[in-house]
Amino acid sequence: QFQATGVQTCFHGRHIQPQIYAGLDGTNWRLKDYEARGGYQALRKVLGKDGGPGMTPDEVIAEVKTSALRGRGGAGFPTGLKWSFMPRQFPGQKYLVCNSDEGEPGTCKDRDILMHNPHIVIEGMLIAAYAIGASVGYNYIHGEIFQVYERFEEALEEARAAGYLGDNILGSGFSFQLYAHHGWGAYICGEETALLESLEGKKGQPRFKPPFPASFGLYGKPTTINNTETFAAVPWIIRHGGQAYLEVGKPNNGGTKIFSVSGDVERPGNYEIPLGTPFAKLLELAGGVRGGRKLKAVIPGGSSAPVLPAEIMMDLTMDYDAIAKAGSMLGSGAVIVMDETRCMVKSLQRLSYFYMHESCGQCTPCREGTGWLWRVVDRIERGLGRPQDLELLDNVAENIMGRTICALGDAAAMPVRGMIKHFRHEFEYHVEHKTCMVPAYV
Ligand code: L3W
Ligand code: SF4
Repeated sequence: QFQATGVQTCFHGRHIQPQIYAGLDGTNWRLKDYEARGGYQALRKVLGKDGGPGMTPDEVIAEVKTSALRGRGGAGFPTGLKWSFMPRQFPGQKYLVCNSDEGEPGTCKDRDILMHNPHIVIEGMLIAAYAIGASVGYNYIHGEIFQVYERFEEALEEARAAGYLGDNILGSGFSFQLYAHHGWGAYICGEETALLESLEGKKGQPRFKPPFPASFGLYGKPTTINNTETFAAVPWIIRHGGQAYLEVGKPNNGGTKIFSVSGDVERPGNYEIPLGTPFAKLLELAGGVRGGRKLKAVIPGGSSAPVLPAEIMMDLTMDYDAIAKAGSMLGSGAVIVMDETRCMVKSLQRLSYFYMHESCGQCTPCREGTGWLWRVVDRIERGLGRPQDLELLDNVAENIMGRTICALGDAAAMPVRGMIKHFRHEFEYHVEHKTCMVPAYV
């Protein structure tokens, strides 16, 4: 129910003002194709290799700040601000890391970008590395999608051969070595500090923050980590300007965003649309609710985001601020659509199992609490629930939130609260009647 389809729909062209998907046909991922679309022009502009004066690192960061580009991995943190946290005059090594460890249930956009437009990520990373002063970078790619890793490796080879990567890039004096790293499929390795531990060859467990990676990152050195889609947005910003990017979206929410639409729609897949586009329009692009059924609920930002009922969703625009104001998160942009036949108890049972399974076990509230959440929801679903179980769920969620090392604890607790807040009657019905109130599940 919550698994993204993996359908690579960048071929269908159903996007609005695409920037990352612009010109893609499913086959044209190679360097020559990317250059024909204007690829690596932004890098040339930054390095002064397009006949212009070039840009200083501070000018690049200022442009990204103007664009209001926000991190596409889940937190929506302002990218330019993150880059500005990197120490300027640091005497040692600085690193740049791309987080392609896409594991959030419902999310399938980063693998799509890496398969069909890998050079846009390489170019974005080159510009970021120049801005923060890093000479070495890694792209940490999720396990289980080995063909994506191989595609990215091929693109790296092309970029090296063309002089876009390596020493003295395009004769500018700027050097950057970029490597792909294959993860092994643990959800927690998408948490930035667990990813760094894993990259260092250790067990992938989150570190306490602060210190943030900008001061203590890979091998203890200043490190910037951004999501794949975030890097993919950078070349457009540099070529067209931060202001133009901002104007594509809405204030504080610049540019386009790729939404992975899954669940009960006619055409599941990835859709690139400007931030601020009405949810109703996105649903229309995805072909509407499957089989002409009624929309019941939507998880707007990946499984960590609280569910919202249809009547709230249909009035919302798809941007960080609007979704947060409605009590959920835009997250990584995974939109899970549920029609009237879906049972919320069954859905939560599936979700809770995921978080219990993926907890790294370091902190007690998360390790024990995710197990409690699953066991209680599981017994309600199986008709063994007790009247006091809803209060128990709320109590366990309360005791997880804000008491763990990383955001996984909150991510497990928030959907529970969201489901019970908006669909309490379904849980009560399950407890009272020991069965489901949704006809399809009776
Ligand atoms: C320096 C400061 N750096 C913040 C940096 C920080 C990080 C970024 C955002 O969680 C969310 C989570 C999941 N000095 C700083 C600073 N930073 N203050 O800014 O930080 P933060 O802590 O707000 O978020 P996070 O730990 O990165 C990410 C949610 O995303 N999520 C997860 C999706 C998973 C995927 C996937 O599988 N690929 O996308 C989905 O919603 O729950 O809330 O870089 O270092 N003072
Ligand atoms: Fe590990 Fe959970 Fe603690 Fe995160 S919150 S460090 S996943 S035990």
